[in-house]
Amino acid sequence: MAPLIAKNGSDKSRDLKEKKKISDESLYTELMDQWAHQLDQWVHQLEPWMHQVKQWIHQLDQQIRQQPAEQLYVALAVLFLTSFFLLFRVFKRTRSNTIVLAGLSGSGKTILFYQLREGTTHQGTVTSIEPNEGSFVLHSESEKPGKIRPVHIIDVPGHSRLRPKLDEFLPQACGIIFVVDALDILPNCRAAAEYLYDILTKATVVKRKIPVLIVCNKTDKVSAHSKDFIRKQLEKEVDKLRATRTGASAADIADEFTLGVSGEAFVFSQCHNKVTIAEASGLTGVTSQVEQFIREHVRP
Ligand SMILES: Nc1nc2c(ncn2[C@@H]2O[C@H](COP(=O)(O)OP(=O)(O)O)[C@@H](O)[C@H]2O)c(=O)[nH]1
Ligand SMILES: [Mg+2]
Repeated sequence: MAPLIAKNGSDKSRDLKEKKKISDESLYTELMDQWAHQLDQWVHQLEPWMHQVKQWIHQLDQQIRQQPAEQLYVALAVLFLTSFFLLFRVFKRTRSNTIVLAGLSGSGKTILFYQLREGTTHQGTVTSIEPNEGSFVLHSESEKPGKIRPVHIIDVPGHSRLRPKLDEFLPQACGIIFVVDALDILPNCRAAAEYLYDILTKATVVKRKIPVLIVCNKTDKVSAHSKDFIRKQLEKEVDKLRATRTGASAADIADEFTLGVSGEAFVFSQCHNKVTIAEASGLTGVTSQVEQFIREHVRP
């Protein structure tokens, strides 16, 4: 008797499972039917709207066809020109002409500023405590015929206490000129690299890809180091800083980007923004590479 009872028991559970499967399937089909019905209703409700839109398109088409062709061309030309001028104005307004002069104290920024503005070193040796600022046509271009766009140059004092000023000016800058003393680079390399590192990791500089020109100044002296030597020294120092700065507090790095490629020695060409290197002598007025950089980024 026992095996028979067991058999009946398993038959019953199989029956139950079968019934559940059937009821699940019917529930599913019922739901699908309901959805299809709802969809049908929506399509039905939309039909008058579609009809209306089609009528409007048709009317517009008729009206356009009734217009003489010349009028249509004029309307299109007006539309095109207005959008062009609007875009041009927006573009022109956002085009900056600000160049920021940065670098350690004594590197020659102020002399360079006056050399660019007046073609002389006038007032260059005055200790700067406030940023020097001015909008002018470069002295070397003052004789040129035609209208030349003035350049807005800000000479930011290199003293570390005044460096936060830089954050005020960088958002409007279209170029940064970082001045380095080519005579005195070795004892100042670490400090110069730290300042440069701060600039190159600033969110405003990286996001807007502001180009940076490193100017090796004071090349009138025979003991001045070459720009290749200075570039390598700075790259080496920045590379060392990369290791120490990654440990900075979260607040410090919140607004900063990292430099270079991990696992590789740092070179300026790894930067998101273009970093180039030039030579100059503010004192003797050898500033053509600086002027070239300015004109490349502030179109005349
Ligand atoms: N030999 C030489 N000396 C310079 C040159 N540019 C600046 N200097 C000297 O460097 C010192 C600092 O110059 P300054 O423009 O005040 O530097 P700033 O602190 O960066 O603004 C002054 O004594 C200048 O005479 C240069 O091209 N050649
Ligand atoms: Mg100065």
